Amino acid sequence: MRRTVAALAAMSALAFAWGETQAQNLLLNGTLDATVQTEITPGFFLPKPADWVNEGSRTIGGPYEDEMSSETWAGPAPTPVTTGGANADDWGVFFKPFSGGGANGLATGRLYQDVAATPGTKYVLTGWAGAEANAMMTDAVLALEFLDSGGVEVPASGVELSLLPTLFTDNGLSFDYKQYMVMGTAPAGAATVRASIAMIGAQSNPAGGGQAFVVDDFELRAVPEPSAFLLAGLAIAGLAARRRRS
Ligand SMILES: [Ca+2]
Ligand SMILES: [Ca+2]
Repeated sequence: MRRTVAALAAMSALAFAWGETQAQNLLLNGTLDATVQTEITPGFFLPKPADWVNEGSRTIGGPYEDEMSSETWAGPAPTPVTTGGANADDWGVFFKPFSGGGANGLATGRLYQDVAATPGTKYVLTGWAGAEANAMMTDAVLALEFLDSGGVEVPASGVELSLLPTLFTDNGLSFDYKQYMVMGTAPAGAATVRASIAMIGAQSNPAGGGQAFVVDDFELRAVPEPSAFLLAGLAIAGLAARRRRS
């Protein structure tokens, strides 16, 4: 009986460790609530998320900064309600699809963060995204990429989810916000996992109207491969069985 209890305790300890691993968010400022003033055009500043890298460019106009900014109206429910902003605000990111098109060409904006990766470990990225009905984009993508120690993507290792099929589906919530998820296993040679959200090939809608693309509340978690978890469980079961025989 005591042995069974010990085995059960070991299993619960494992289950607890599993839960802890699941819960740990590897991203800094995943809530996007911490912001930094960023120069958009000479002398004009807007907040953007701290700890994240932001790249904006237009096919003809080239790199630019005004493809997104941090906004307090983009962060509240239905996304998780957090209070990390300077005035306990819940900030989100406002991508501006309407900043593309015309003489500047289509706009692409990407927000990403790099985290040290361990080959063989599975990574799960979740995040919230929503849009107003008239936002025009070729695609909107939640993605994981795996980079080697030189910062080069390990070939064919990336995973991405196109949000367009469901982004505009009316769910009755603010911005029709929904939570999305992608997952992928770090391949041999991976040193970094890059978590990203992007609007791709966006342009101003000639019809006008609301054209915001908004995102908030990202989490990147490392999950032990089921095989590793299973092996640990089997090892414990084997130990218990051997003790029972003795
Ligand atoms: Ca939020
Ligand atoms: Ca937020």
